Order: sequence, then C-alpha cells, then structure tokens
Amino acid sequence: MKKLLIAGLGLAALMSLQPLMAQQTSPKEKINLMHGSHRAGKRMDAAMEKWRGYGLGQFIHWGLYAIPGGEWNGKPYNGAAEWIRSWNGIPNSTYDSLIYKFNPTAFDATSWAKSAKQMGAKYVTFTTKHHDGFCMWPSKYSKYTVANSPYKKDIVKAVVDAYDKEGIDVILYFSVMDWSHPDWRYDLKTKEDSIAFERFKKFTRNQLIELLTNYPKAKGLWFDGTWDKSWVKQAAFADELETEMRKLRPGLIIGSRFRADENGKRHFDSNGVLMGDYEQGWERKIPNTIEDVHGNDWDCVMTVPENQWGYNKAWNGHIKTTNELLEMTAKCVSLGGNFVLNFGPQGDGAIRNEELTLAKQIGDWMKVNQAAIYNCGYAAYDKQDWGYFTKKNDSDQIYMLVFNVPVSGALRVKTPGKTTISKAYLLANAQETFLPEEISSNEYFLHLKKKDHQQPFVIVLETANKQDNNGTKYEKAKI
Ligand code: JFZ
Repeated sequence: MKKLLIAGLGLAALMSLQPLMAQQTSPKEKINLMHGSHRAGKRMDAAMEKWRGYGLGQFIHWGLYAIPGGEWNGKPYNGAAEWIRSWNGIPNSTYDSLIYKFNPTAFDATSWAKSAKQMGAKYVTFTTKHHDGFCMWPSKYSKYTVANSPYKKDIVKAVVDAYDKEGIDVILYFSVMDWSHPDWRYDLKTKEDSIAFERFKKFTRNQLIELLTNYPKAKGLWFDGTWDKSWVKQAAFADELETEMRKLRPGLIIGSRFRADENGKRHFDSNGVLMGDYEQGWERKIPNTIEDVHGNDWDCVMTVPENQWGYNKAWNGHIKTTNELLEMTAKCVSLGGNFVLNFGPQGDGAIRNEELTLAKQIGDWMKVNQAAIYNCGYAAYDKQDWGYFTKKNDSDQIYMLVFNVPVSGALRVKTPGKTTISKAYLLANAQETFLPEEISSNEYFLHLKKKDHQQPFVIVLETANKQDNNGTKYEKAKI
C-alpha cells in the first residue's frame, strides 16, 4: 500500500513536471510587440562606442532642494534630501516658494567642470528638472524655472558650455514625474485624470524638444520618475516621442528608464530585450558577474553617502572613501560598465569640500592608472580575490587592478585558452617588472616585491598565444 502510494506520488510528480519540461525544450515564443525594443544587441555607432569607453562619469543633483539641504526648521528629514518636498513636514507651497531664495552666488560652472576633469570624469549627467518640477533652464512651458528666481540665468546652458569646454560630454537628467505640475497624475482613474494627463504629455514633449533644441551639445537624456502607472500606460506615446527625439538628434543616447512596452514592462520588454541604449537599472548597486548584465551596455550611478543625491547638510552615515570608490569604478569597468559618481552641490552653488577632496584623490589615482579604465571592458579572465581584470577595447592589453594584496604577495592569474603571459609590469612604472611563475598550464603567480601598498595599483599584462600544445610544460591529467 505504502509502495503504491509512493509510486502514485512519483507518477503525479512526473506528470506535473511534464509541461515544464516541454516548455524548456521548445524555444520560447516571441511575442509580437508594437512598442517593445527596437534593437537586439549593442548599438555600434561612434556615439555609443564613445559612451562605452567613458569608464568614469559624474552625476550632479542640484535644484531648490539644495537650499534646505535635508532639514526644515532645524528638523532633519529622514529621506533623500532631493525628496524633501514630498515630506509632510513642509507644505508644498512653502517648498515651492524656495524659488524666491534661489540665488546661488558661489555657482561657477567652470570650477565644477574643472573639478570633474581633475577627477577624470568623461561625462556628466546633470539634473535639468528633478521630481519637484523646478527647471534649471528658462523653459517656455513653465513658470517654475530659474528665469523667475533671483538668479535668473540659465544654469543648464552654463553647465553644458563649461563641461563641453573641458571635453566632458553632457547628459541631461529629466524627471518625467513632476510634483508641481497641476496635470501630473500617479494613476489615471477618472476621465478627468486622463484629460489632465493628455495635457501633461504635451507639456513633457514640449520640454524635451526644448531641451534638445536649446542644448544641441548634450549627448543624451537620463530619464527618471517613469515608474508610475500613469506614465507606464503611455507605451505608444513614449515610443513615438523617443523616435521623434532620436530623429531630431541622431546619435542621442537614451537609457532603459524612459518607456514601458504595451504590457507595462519597463527596462526589458515582454520578450526580455533591453529597451533603450543601455541598462539604467544599476542604481547604487553593481553587478557581480558578467552574466548579470546579459550582454548589454550599462552604467552604475552611485552616491557618496548611502542614499543622498541632493545636498544634505547632515552628511550622515557611512561616507564612501576614495579607495572604495576606485574599487567600484574598477569593478564596473571590469564588467563592461561605466561608474558614475554623484555630487550634490550646496544651495549657494559651491561643491562641498568633502566631495572636492574625493574628486581630487580619485583624479590623482586616475592620472597614473587611467589606461586601465578608459576604453576598457570585460577581459574574460577568471576573477581573482586580489581585484579586477580589465581589457583595452580593440586590443589584447590586459590590466590587473589590485585592491587586496595577499599575505603571500603572490597574485594568481589564470589565462584563458592558449594565452600566455609574455610580460608583466607596473602601470605606474614600466621598469618594475614581474616574472610570472607558471604554476600549472594557464596558471601563474606574479610575485610582488612590496606588500605594503597604501593604494590600489595596476599591473599591465602583455600576452601572447601559445605556439602549439607540444611546447607547454604541462600535460592535461588523464582522468
Ligand atoms: C531616483 C530618484 O528618485 C532619486 O532622487 C535620484 O534622482 C536617483 C538617481 O533616481 O531614485 C531611484 C530610481 C530608481 C531606483 C531607485 C531609486 N531603482 O531603479 O532602484
């Protein structure tokens, strides 16, 4: 009886497995989508090739929220400083009247750009309009802009021009969600909501076309605030608008956080294909393996404190150090992405000293080691505990970015396929060479002479192809 029961259960389990097995063996049906991804695989044009090679970027969150700087009437706001308008501790109208206080006398776009250049940033993403709706450019379509603040001048123009002059590409951040616009809705529940949102869609289109027209030097748009149901339901509109923007500005770079497909799928469409030019979901997190990025381009945006983008006076919690940020940069590049570090300038327009110091220290390291970051990507070498491998795009040059020196002083390297190490030397000083000790086929130790390193360092590997297998010292074990 017991046996029978078990046998019966087994059969039931087997039967229940069957549909699953069938699903696994037959190729997944591709859903026909009107507003899904328009491209499979990476964009290979010059603009995107350049983006791919940036390695390191800067993000800037600056707007009215920088004036309260994370506190109101002496009370700290517990969320991210740029979200303070959403706090019930402040009436919206009181927050919005910060426009009359916006007069950043210490703002100097050139000094920002010089600091970014010193850091080694190749691109900057700048908040033209965050969720509060305040426009950092004199938009024709809103009264809530710099033009109506005591400062009056166009901040987006100043930023675009200053960074462009330093050779740093500019991407415009734009929040679709707009808390101050009367027609913004989180969801469309009534006919009135839909009518209001139609107006909001026109307004959004107008502002985006205005930005692209006013600032033709900008290389791309970084969208945010696109997660609410109201916007997710606009697959056709957003698709059409994206096409229009791309037509207006060939080469324009738009990430995966702009639009949803007709089933409401964001970032990846219903077939799992990336929407937009790169994956924009790596927000304060970094992938661990190359599988995590599914063959797509991507960048990671990171705050210095835990989760503060706009200026926060309190600057609480763990503040990331230069070495941590360099390690994140190395990790991102080693997995084919860019690392983008956020800065939150003060209400008066100056960048806080802590951030200026980080920029300088990162830059000091970059000056010596930038070859391992710019135009580099995934090396396809086994990850080792001492750090990260990167590979120069379009060349065989391999870099070892060392963050953890083992007590043995021996850095393990496994080379792929028929690759051998022909030369290894310090990027900072080519005279300092390392004789690779071959410990097994395709496996080496590089012995460090010095073990007390205060800073991460880079070793350049020059590689060669093994002539043939007969020449190698090691034979595969016969098992
Ligand atoms: C958004 C904003 O709300 C925030 O203020 C900041 O501008 C940041 C860069 O972007 O916050 C997000 C957006 C996406 C995720 C998390 C926070 N996400 O995908 O996990």
